[in-house]
Amino acid sequence: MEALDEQIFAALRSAERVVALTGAGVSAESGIPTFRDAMTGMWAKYDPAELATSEAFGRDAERVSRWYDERRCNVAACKPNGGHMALARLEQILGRRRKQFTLITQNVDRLHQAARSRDVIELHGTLWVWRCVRCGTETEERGGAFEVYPPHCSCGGVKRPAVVWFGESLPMAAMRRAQDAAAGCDLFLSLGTSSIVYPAAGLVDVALRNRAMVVEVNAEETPISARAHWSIRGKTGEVLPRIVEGAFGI
Ligand code: BJW
Ligand code: ZN
Repeated sequence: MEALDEQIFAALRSAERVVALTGAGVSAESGIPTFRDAMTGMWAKYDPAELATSEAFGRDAERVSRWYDERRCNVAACKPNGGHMALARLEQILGRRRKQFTLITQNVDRLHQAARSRDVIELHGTLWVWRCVRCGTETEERGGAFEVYPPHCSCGGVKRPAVVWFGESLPMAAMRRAQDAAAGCDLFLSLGTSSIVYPAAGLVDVALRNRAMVVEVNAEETPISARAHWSIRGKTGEVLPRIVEGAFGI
């Protein structure tokens, strides 16, 4: 991993309003496959267009709900890593200094909450909640696997995971908060996301238009790397603890 620039630490120390946007890469070191990793990504085995859409659920609700429930059960065995911990610590430190910190995630695993981040904006929903397609009732599912696929609501309707599929709108309140935070921040951190899925991928442009500094941490180059003020090639589980430590000490 490359040496970290002292200017990044200084930017984090002096920022008044910080936004962090996280993607699947932040959970990769916890053992959760990313979406687009060519070799090991879960979409090497499954075509996303075939599973992460309401059309797919309409065609084969059993298959889609099994896939999501399998993922829910796998995530239950995973723990937050150094990247999640560093972001929870950053929230605490900035809170104590009366600075604003907004954590926006595209991840559906709730590992930020497991690491004790208190305020997490979930743009793409969560694997843990399932919603009845008939009456809209949402239930949190924490136990073992379901008995039947798809699971059913007491009203007789089928339940689907409360995640955002392609072609669906993002939860309005979450998106509005995310957009406001991006528009008002002076430092935007883009962490472990491929920056290709919209509208989340557009948040960095909102921040840049408002003259925020942008730090990207990603294992690989992305479409926003060239526009970021600093683009760090590395693993968030290793880089983020070093950034927080470099800026604020242990
Ligand atoms: C590491 C690492 C380590 C690895 N450390 N880094 C053109 C313009 C605008 C929009 C569109 C468009 N064409 C189509 C659209 C619409 C579409 C879209 O954006 N498609 C793109 C593919 C082009 N968007 C939508 O449909 C959204 N809705 C919408 O736009 O509504 C309005 C509308 C309605 C009708 C028609 C048109 C518009 C909804 C998007 C919902 C996304 N949902 C998913 C699935 C959630 C449920 C589930 O989990 O199954 O969300 S898709 C998937 O992608 C998931 C993720 O949250 C999201 C983002 O992925 P992410 O997090 O960036 O992960 P990866 O895997 O892509 O990348 C991992 C990165 O980590 C890589 O860069 C690695 O290098 C890196 N990495 N290890 C650091 N250790
Ligand atoms: Zn119902």
